[in-house]
Amino acid sequence: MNSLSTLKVILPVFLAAASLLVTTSLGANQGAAHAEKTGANGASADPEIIEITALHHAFRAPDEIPSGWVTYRVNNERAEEIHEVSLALLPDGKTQEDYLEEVIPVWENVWERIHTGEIDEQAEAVQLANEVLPEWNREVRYVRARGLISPARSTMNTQYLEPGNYALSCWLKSADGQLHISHGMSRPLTVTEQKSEGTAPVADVGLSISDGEIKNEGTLQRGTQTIALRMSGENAHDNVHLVRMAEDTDLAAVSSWMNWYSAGGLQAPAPAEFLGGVHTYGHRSPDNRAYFTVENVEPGRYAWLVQAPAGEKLWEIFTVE
Ligand SMILES: [Cu+2]
Repeated sequence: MNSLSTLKVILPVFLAAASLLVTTSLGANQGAAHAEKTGANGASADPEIIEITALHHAFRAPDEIPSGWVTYRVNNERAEEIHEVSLALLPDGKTQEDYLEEVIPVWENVWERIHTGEIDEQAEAVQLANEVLPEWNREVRYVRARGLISPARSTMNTQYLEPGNYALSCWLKSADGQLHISHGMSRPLTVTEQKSEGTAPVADVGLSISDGEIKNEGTLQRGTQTIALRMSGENAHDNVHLVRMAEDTDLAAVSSWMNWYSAGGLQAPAPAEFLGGVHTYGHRSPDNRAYFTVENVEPGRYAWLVQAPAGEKLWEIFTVE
């Protein structure tokens, strides 16, 4: 079970670029319609949107949600640190408690060894973890993560979820070097057999990655915007994030910081402001698109940033008028 292909299942490793086609994102109008109903105070007026609130090292979220196309809004308006929502679909018979008891301690140990400089290679870290992770961990499916969201921000994700027991967690790290998950930022989430009435959203902007370039269809506008990342191929760069550019934002440094396996990687304080994004870990939705919605986009300079293997620059800077 030490092969790299196994490791990808456990915690996906970034792979070389594969060709992704330009997106034409079409579908029934869920996300955009939901977005319009979002109140000025940030509270959702739409009961169909699942509300997940990031607190200081805890999540407030429902215990059960329907399967099928669901939209969840991650509100980080009151938290002090940047957070993410990682959704791990657990094998039959396993619970989030099992995940916390048997899987997380392995990664805590690996992270400690990265943090102290004992390990500095992702492959080595993953192999080490793999040697001690329980057998059933191979069946854990990470169906969504990141969507990094800075304090005072909120974002939405729309995705197709299969029924099952999930762990809803945040793998980011505090300034004290601890994983948020170790501080208690994880909770069980049951996705029921009952199907939601949701559908894939209509996107305002389509993105795809091909030949080392980010390709756009549509232009990001101010306000609330839904983005569709078109997925294809086995080895795609399957993530994209919206970063607000400050005078001194160094995207190369931000990209390096986004590597969980690096010392200081994804550890507070974040080197940039993130408005949302998506990382699919290779998980495919029925329409091969990964959706997210950014909120309260103001005029200014932004970047689409793809976390790519070390040294690879994959971003596009643009202006929102
Ligand atoms: Cu967190």
